[in-house]
Amino acid sequence: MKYKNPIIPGFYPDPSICKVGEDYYIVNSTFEYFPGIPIHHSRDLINWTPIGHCITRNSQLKLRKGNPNSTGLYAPTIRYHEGIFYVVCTNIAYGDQDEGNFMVWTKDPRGEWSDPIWIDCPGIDPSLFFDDDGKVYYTGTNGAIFLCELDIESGEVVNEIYPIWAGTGGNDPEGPHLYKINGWYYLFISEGGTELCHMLTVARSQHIYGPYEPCPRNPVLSNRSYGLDIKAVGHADIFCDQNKHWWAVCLGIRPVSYPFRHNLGRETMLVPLSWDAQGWPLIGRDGQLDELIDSNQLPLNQEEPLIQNNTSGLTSDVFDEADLGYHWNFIYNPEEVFWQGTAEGLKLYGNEVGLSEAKSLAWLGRRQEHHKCIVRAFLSFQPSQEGEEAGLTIYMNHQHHYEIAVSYLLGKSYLILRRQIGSLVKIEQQVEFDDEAVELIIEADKESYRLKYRKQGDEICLGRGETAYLTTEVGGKFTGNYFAMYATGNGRKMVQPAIFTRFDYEVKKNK
Ligand code: 6LW
Repeated sequence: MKYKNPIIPGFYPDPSICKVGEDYYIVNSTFEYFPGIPIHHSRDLINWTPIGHCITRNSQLKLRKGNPNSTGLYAPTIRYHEGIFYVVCTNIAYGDQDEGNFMVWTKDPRGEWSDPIWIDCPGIDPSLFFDDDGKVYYTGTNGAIFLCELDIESGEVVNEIYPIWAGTGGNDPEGPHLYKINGWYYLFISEGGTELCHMLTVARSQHIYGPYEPCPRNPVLSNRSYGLDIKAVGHADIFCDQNKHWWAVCLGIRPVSYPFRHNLGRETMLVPLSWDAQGWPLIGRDGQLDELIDSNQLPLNQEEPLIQNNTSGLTSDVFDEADLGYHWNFIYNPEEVFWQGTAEGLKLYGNEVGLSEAKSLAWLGRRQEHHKCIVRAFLSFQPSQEGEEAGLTIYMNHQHHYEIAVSYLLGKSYLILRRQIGSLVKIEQQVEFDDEAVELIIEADKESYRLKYRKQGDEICLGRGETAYLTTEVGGKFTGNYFAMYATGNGRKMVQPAIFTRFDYEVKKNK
């Protein structure tokens, strides 16, 4: 039975997983996007449903603005212990408000999570380990992997932090997770950086504080230097399913161009794991991760055909309810309620912030999860004030995006195609346009984004932009691309809201 990686496509990096009976929960990093730290649930390990987020209230924490794609929520870990779900994470704010490591907890991962309990530990990539003697440990990285004991109720560090392993010599030893298996403490970490040299290494000890002995076969998982479609694999969390089969979830990328560049962010992968006679892990195919994996060990009904929902389909949103679906994000904490789900559709009340500013703007986006897909946004908008604009953008960050929009320029309403690549900003097409409503379309494939609109039944292409310029390697850091609806008064508040009556995301089949 073959399943396809990624199991959670699009920008879902740094996966961490926990098991409760036959239910599995994954959390991922979200950086500057809000709500933060999505939770997906699955019972079969290949179909994952979003069930909520850990950070949903402005009162929990502030995400720092600016520095595109490198601030905010890094690398969470999820663990379940005696009826409680715990998530530890780091808010990178460069000295701003709410900087540092914290823990949130809940008894119901579909409900609200607690306010953060701040933990006075340095560095990033926190993880929790519940030992069988009742003690709780915290691991993190600040150049080397360290360990300390934690009071799980108060978040107080019980003793000091002890360095326990610096890895095998690769740069950035990070993403530690500690497990106790057959009497050994296993420490899995990543090294080599989150780019193409990414790798997973492991060490073990009979004592929690070490000394840790590295596996003689390190790295135990890496796609570096191989001609595989998935690259940069690392940052793994391992687990044992209800049938006693072992697995790892990890991140990986699917580059679109050469030199390798990727636009979908780092995605969540699943790979089988077993143990050799010496008790060291064997992961994937000889330590490599394939896109298609043949396994008869998934916790599925083996008689039925394998259905993987995330590889096809159409999702439509009509925004007729107050609550938005879990796939919708804002950039940074929303400072005011600039959106409203109504019977007419989604009303976006544009403020003064424009699309090229790293501030909280009237922007609502969902991840691009497939290389080939079509997005349609049905916009009803008649601008009346100079600079007013509403449209559909393919967005890497505020300095790298392409959009098709209705815009009011020098006293007239136009349909425009604009591209921004770093400091280069250009309106490449503009046609006079005063219809009341318009269907805006972005069609993506590996090479380009085509920006179109529909007039009297016909699709008209305003222009295209290369995918390669909206990639992590060109303009981003830790995140992937979003399709977003936005509205802005560019310098002042808009007079009337822009109304999006529908938004479709359709996976395009390979021919
Ligand atoms: C994360 C680190 C990493 O903290 O990248 O790939 C950093 N791994 O572990 C940002 O996601």
